[in-house]
Amino acid sequence: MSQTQPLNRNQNVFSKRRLAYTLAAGAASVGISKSDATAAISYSGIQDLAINQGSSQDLNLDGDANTDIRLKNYAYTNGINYQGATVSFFPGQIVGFQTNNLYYVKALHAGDTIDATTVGPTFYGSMALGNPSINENPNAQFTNVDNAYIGLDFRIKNGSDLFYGWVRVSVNNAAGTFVIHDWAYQTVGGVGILAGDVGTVGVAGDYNGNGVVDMADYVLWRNGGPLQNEVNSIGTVDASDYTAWRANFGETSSGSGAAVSANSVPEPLTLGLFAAGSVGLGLLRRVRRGKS
Ligand SMILES: [Ca+2]
Ligand SMILES: [Ca+2]
Ligand SMILES: [Ca+2]
Repeated sequence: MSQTQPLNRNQNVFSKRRLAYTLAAGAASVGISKSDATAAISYSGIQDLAINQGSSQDLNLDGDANTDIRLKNYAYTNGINYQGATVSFFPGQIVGFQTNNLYYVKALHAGDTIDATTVGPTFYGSMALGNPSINENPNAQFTNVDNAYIGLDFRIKNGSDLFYGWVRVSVNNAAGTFVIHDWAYQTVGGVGILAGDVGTVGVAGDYNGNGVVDMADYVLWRNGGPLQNEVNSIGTVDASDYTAWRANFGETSSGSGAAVSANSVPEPLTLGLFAAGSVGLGLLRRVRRGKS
């Protein structure tokens, strides 16, 4: 099972938001606010990766050299299916629980807290095994669930910080199906994340990341970037970015209107002058052509 495939598919997402993370990480050293932390969540986007029966899928939430969690969809010869999860490297852990000497992964709901107080007691657990009413792992919580969350923490490269993340999955033990829908992690080390929190999703064309697509983004594009919220030719500032900016002009981040400060919106007078200037030039050209 290739672990590079989902990474490549997510490359754009990671690249697109790298600048914002860098800024947020810098803010961490001087005390990060809750809203800043929300803005620093890295989200995979919808992936819907189906794990084949008898196989497993490694996920690398942050895109460094190490996979962070392995999700298993095993099929035993006696016809019993097993689903489980293992965090790859010490001291990473899973949000789980222990009953009768068995370790389980806890099936989290959206909004559940994933932080130092909820991870553990260990790094692996069963999600489902066979028919829980008659045999193994009777307390498994993923036997037949849609859109449940796995919580975990992991290290990035060889750093000392632990990062908190979630993976949203649907599992049907009897049918042997296991789908990974999406995942996210908090890019500020040591700061928890809520299950299902995808952070602040940027507006396409909002190149300076202030929540609105306006003239300032055009100026940034004209000056060669760097661009946040790019949707075309990620990492390269070119004409297609201008096209995307123009197509999204006036868009704001949904549901965060109050967060858009007054000075981030061009003043009507400025816009009026700009519009008048363009129209004026057009008229002038037409007049000149008409005269010639
Ligand atoms: Ca990793
Ligand atoms: Ca902007
Ligand atoms: Ca581009």
